[in-house]
Amino acid sequence: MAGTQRYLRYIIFAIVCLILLFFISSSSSVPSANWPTYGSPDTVPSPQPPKGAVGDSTPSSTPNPANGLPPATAAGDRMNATFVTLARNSDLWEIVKSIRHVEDRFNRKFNYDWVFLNDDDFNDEFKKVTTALVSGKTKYGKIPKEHWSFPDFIDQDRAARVRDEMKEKKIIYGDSVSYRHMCRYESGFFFRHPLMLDYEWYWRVEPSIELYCDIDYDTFRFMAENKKKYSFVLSLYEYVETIPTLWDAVKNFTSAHPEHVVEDNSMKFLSDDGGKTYNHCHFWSNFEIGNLNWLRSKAYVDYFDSLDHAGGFFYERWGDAPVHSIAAALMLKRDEIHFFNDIAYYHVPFTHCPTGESYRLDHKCHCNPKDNFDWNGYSCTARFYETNDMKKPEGYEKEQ
Ligand SMILES: Nc1nc2c(ncn2[C@@H]2O[C@H](COP(=O)(O)OP(=O)(O)OP(=O)(O)O)[C@@H](O)[C@H]2O)c(=O)[nH]1
Ligand SMILES: *[C@@H]1O[C@H](CO)[C@@H](O)[C@H](O)[C@H]1NC(C)=O
Ligand SMILES: *[C@@H]1O[C@H](CO)[C@@H](O)[C@H](O)[C@H]1NC(C)=O
Ligand SMILES: [Mg+2]
Repeated sequence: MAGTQRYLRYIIFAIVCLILLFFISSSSSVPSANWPTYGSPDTVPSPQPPKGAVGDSTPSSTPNPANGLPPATAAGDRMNATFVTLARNSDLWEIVKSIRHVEDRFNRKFNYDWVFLNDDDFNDEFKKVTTALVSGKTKYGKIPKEHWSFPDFIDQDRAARVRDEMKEKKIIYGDSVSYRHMCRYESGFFFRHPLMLDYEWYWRVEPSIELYCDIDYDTFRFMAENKKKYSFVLSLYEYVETIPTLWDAVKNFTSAHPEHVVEDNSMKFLSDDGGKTYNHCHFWSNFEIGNLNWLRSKAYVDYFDSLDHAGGFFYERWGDAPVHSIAAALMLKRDEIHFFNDIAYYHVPFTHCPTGESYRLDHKCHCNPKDNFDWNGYSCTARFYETNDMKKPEGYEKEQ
């Protein structure tokens, strides 16, 4: 009897336990059913990237109609072209901002390569981060010493005295040696770097620039098809103290090499008196899309060598912007220079915001048209229009 009773008690205890267990497990499953599904790892797979995110042309839940979006990847062949950036390792977190702008507005559709050049070795962090951001191939080059040092014909004491004087006069970068090497390198050597020899076209990008509108066509192809060799988005007057004898050096070059000056050039952009004096107008070279074979031509290399020997990169503080601009204006035909009104651009402290509201809306621009520098008195862009007998874009008067 006692044995049967104990059995019965065991059975009742077991049933109570089972009932209790059932309630505990079912009650705990009630709230969990309302929690986000990633709360129970054994039934829900770990997060996966959405299927077909890349190249899928039918996004389902965006307010923009799918057919209003440019294709993720542009069709057709690619040009023989690359982006190029001169930078230090310490410029990493500024250049990545530029890369994002260029990729988001243009290069994610074209996947062009990107060449990085430095007078020092790039470190692993620089390479890792920039490679992750660029949609094309990335290449890293070290500048040979002889392209980033004082040539033997330069009197170092005289160069040092000039830097002291310019420091006194508070001329920007006036006492900097590295800035001078940078300007000389951009003027005469970047296009001859071994990594650049593989390309015909380049687009120069500096740290901390911004692009404000979608660019839906291949700008390199545009250059080739329209026989352009050099281009700009902003132009302005150079700081006279940095180039007092540049024009004399240019005149010495053109009288020694008249064969390199083309007819139908843009002298009118550079000079108000037929070439006697320089008006200091130049294209701002932190943005450039151009032809590398032109820079590697005998005409351009003769020009650079002539200026280099005149010494102004060190005895003054000649910038690569007036050096490139004068070359383009005298050694290219006027219609070989292009103004990219449609590339909305910022490099401190100037903005180029395309004139024309319908363009800005169609290309999802986010620049304030009031910031556009083009029709400001310190810009030379109106002069470029006049040099080329071009009609200024509709609405420019309102931006003056
Ligand atoms: N490797 C290397 N790159 C440099 C050096 N100095 C300047 N650069 C690069 O050369 C380009 C021009 O230099 P910036 O300092 O931007 O000169 P800037 O545009 O006249 O002046 P900011 O108004 O300061 O931008 C940039 O791409 C810089 O990253 C240098 O000493 N070494
Ligand atoms: C690209 O251009 C460079 C310079 O003109 C040339 O040497 C190279 O062969 C070209 N590459 C291709 C694939 O056409
Ligand atoms: C131009 O040439 C003249 C005559 O050779 C020379 O005296 C002068 O220093 C040169 N100017 C420049 C800026 O090189
Ligand atoms: Mg800069």
